[in-house]
Amino acid sequence: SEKTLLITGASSGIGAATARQAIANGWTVGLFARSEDKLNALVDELGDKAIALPGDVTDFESVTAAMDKFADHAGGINAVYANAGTGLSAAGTDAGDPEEWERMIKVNVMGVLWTVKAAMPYLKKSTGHLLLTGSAAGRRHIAGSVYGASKWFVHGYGGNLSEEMKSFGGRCTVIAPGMVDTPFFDEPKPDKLQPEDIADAVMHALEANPRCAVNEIFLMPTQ
Ligand code: NJP
Repeated sequence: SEKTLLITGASSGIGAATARQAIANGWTVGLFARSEDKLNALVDELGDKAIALPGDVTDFESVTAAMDKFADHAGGINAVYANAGTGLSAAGTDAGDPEEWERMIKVNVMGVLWTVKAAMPYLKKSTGHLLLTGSAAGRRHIAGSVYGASKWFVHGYGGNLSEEMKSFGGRCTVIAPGMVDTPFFDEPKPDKLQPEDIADAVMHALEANPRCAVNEIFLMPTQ
């Protein structure tokens, strides 16, 4: 198939919504996250075009193994969505916990680097597409947002990756959402963006005419 997509952080929220939409649009989808039970439930829902790839983005070996397994299963990889990410219990620098920062940086920074590193040989072969989940907090300055700083990394790297991908005809898209109603938050956010809104944006970038690289999409809730 020419439409094979591996998604990290696929077990809930934006990643799971994107998997649903991609399957509906005829993609074969690799679902990567730590929660094997949730991935298996999603495969039950989505059918045999989806495959569960349990793993942890903070473990490079685990990411490369999943990439290899998916490529074998699907006959190559056309797109990789580095979406796994995590937040912090306290936003500010003063109240922040340095050990929690380190865990977050491992996921939001190293996890993205390692996902891209593992994906690159396959995407070079397929002239493929890389997508990253950044954040509105990686585009605007928010007081004390250590989380936001990790997302500025994603936007900076994504800009450079657009050039790197272009060098072999590939594409890179960074998605920058404002607040989305997902398990990222403890409380429901019914007035905010819904995960399907982000999935729509991802599909737009993925299915744009090959001459068109959608480098960035910034979405904000109206409320
Ligand atoms: O949140 P959630 P979202 N290895 O918690 C996975 C960004 N964002 O959909 O491993 C592998 O439902 C985790 O799976 P599991 C945000 O920063 C959000 O909102 O099983 N996977 C789950 O599938 C993040 O980059 C908002 O626990 C790991 C997924 O990541 C992305 O959107 C606003 C992992 C998180 O899903 C998706 O988050 C914004 C690991 N070590 C940006 N650690 C927002 N919600 O408002 C976590 O601007 N995961």
